Amino acid sequence: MTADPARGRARFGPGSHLLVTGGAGFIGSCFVREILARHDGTRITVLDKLTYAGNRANLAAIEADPEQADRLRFVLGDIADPAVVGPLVEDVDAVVNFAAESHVDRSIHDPEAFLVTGVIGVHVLLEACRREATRAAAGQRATPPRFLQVSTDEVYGSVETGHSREDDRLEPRSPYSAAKAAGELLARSYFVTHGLDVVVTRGSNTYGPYHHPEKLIPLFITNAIDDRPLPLYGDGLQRRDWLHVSDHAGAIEHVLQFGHPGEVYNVPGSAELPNRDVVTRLLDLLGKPWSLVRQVDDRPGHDRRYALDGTKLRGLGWRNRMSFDEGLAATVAWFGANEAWWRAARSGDWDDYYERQYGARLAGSVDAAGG
Ligand code: NAD
Ligand code: TDX
Repeated sequence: MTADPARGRARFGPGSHLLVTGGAGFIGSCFVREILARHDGTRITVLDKLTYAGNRANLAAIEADPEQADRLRFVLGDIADPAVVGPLVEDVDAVVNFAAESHVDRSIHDPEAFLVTGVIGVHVLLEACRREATRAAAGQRATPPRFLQVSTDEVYGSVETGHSREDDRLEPRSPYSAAKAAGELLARSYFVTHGLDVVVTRGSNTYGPYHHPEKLIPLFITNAIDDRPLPLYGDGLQRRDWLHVSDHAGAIEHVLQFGHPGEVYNVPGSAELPNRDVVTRLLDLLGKPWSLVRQVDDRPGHDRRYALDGTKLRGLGWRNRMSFDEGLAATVAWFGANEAWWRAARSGDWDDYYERQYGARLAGSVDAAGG
């Protein structure tokens, strides 16, 4: 992994070994691909359950290069299973936990998996790290592992004005964000109670290649390619701050390297926009008409706005690199060039999910005036 002397001592260098849980998902796989592609000797073990959102194909570029493939180990398993997690943590310098159920809409219908992975799973990882910290204190390993919990801007709840700072009150409003808040609070409790080396990131809405097509941007790109309706929730004036996946993965690595134990770091995006504006830009890039957009019943408890203050992470030396215009154009191009990938992701239980989520909504939809 790269060191940046200007930021102080990097914790992990060439030859480090990371456990990346959820590393076959959207953001986790970007983190793994980008670190291994640097060819600096870092080794990564990915532990992933391969839920509907996990995909070995997201790591195919690594597996196609023998030098990188040599430094990647893939383990199929559940972070909530102590028998799987314990031995893996024995061997690593840090655990970076991306594993979660990540879609707000699914958490409304079916919250249990969110809690099992987001709370019990995090607890199992933390207990394994605690055992390793005890071994380090007894001289049985050189250093205790660092634990990085990937959290989200959604833990602050809907922020009508201003920008959330790390010490603001957490007010999660969906089962997804409540589970994420519980997971990060548990992680921080292990810092306070057991002195574990814990850091937390709260990233904003992320987009880019390999994004599962259930989420707004990839759903609308892939539906538009097929000239299918685009289901815009409510008035479409909800605001999100968009963060390119490569910037999000880079910020997580930066916090892993330079973050202070026990601290939380917001990771803001580069463009706060109402959903309608995002859709307009997508349609322009795809050359598709606004008439595809349908106004449908809103998401229950829909958070109106997220916005993060990034001062603390900037103070650690991190800067967002990708503009939204550049990132969105590249994302649209990626989906155009990788149809086999997203058609496969829209298979399996996709049709059942789609019908449950959008069937009645689209049947009762109205023309989404504007454009
Ligand atoms: P994703 O759904 O694409 O990937 C999640 C991965 O975790 C999948 O590979 C899945 O198979 C794996 N997984 C799920 N449950 C597991 C379990 N019990 N054991 C092992 N693996 C399991 O999600 P993503 O968008 O890449 O998000 C990654 C993390 O970043 C999540 O923790 C999410 O809450 C957080 N986050 C996401 C965003 C965003 O906009 N996507 C923004 C901020 C934070
Ligand atoms: O069909 C849709 N129509 C629509 O109008 C979908 C799927 C979404 N939307 C709206 C809801 C949101 O205002 O678009 C916005 C973005 O929705 P999602 O892509 O579902 O993302 P969001 O709910 O904002 O959450 C995302 O960002 C924070 C990730 O999914 C989370 O994992 C992350 O923590």
